[in-house]
Amino acid sequence: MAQPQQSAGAEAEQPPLRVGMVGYAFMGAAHSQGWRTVGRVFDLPRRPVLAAVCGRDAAAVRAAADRHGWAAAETDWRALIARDDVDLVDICTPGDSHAEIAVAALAAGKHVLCEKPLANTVEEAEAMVRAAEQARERGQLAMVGFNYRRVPATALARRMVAEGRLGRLRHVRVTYLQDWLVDPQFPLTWRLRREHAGSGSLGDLGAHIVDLAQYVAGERLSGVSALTETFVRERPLAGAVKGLAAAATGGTGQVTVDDAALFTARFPSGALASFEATRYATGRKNALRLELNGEHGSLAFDLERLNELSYHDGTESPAHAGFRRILVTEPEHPYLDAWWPPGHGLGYEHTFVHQARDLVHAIAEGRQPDPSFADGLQVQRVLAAVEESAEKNSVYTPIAV
Ligand code: SOE
Repeated sequence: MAQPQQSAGAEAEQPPLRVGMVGYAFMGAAHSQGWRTVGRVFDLPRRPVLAAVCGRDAAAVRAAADRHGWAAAETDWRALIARDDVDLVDICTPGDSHAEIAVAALAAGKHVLCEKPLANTVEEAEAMVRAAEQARERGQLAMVGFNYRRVPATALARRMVAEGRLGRLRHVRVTYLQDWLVDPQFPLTWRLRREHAGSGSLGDLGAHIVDLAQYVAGERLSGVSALTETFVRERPLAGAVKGLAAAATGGTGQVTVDDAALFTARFPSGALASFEATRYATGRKNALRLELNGEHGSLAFDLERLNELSYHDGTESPAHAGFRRILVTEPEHPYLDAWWPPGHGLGYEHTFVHQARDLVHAIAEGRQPDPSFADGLQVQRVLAAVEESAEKNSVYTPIAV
């Protein structure tokens, strides 16, 4: 896994990178923001163009195109991937359509960016990896969108671990806590149905923290012991979704995914890890927290304070050692040479700008972007091992390779 690079030199003589995006809801809006902004902040070898956006509802997708700056609107993703003015297909749909769209887009000669989790099942993810490997031979590239790698503070954490500042890792502790499902009357949106989302908190939030923990630690998990639970099993049926929410339409339906997933895990180096993903942590809105303890020091990160990284240098004299706050806003920090002066922080949306930046560079340079579809498949295998372990009352389950 490569380190993110600082923004590169002058504009080169390469054609624009014309993007076609499928889906325009919460993630589509976030990706649009990334594509729209990236060329205004970073010097890029190819300039992204927002060529076309796709959604099933003609009026709604036209409105989304106007709002987010897309030149054209399509109502059929097959028409989008057939367009000659699209070089890259960005998939921002629920997980049930990732595999079909990605495989078809790669077959149509496009580069692909796919939102996380890569797919709803290991089998789908395997098919996507096969398609990406074949496409790679034709010069096309595919990436999965684990955007929390692109927070300057998490990229800095990875850099500090790789530099050996923590020494040998002993603990990696990660939680991702939200609370938008606390109300049992919250409607049954697609995120609560297995056929659409694949899993619940596990795939939605657990996928992020598995990827982030492995990215920062610099190694892959080898096995897990898990518990999952569905606290509310029946909910009001949902109408049109807005953001995460939706209006109830009358009647109820079954929740078919986990509401929370807790698991412990091993890294091959001997480090122990723990993970907690839930949408029932009352009062926690988007609390992704990561702490690493190594033999020479510790690091701690909280997404709700994403311009900061806490660092304890255990080699300092105990008289003045202790956690100190690194304000991650310096030009020496990952991604930040192109942004505001020190102290003028970034937010959630900037992770999508950085994601677009890294992908544009990889495509222009003809090299595999990180995280690859193979990386996405490996996360999918971790999620599958979690489900298997939970079904077997937490029995330790090795992760398939
Ligand atoms: C909802 O839980 C959600 O939007 C996730 O789907 C995203 O991946 C995460 O970044 C924020 O929360």
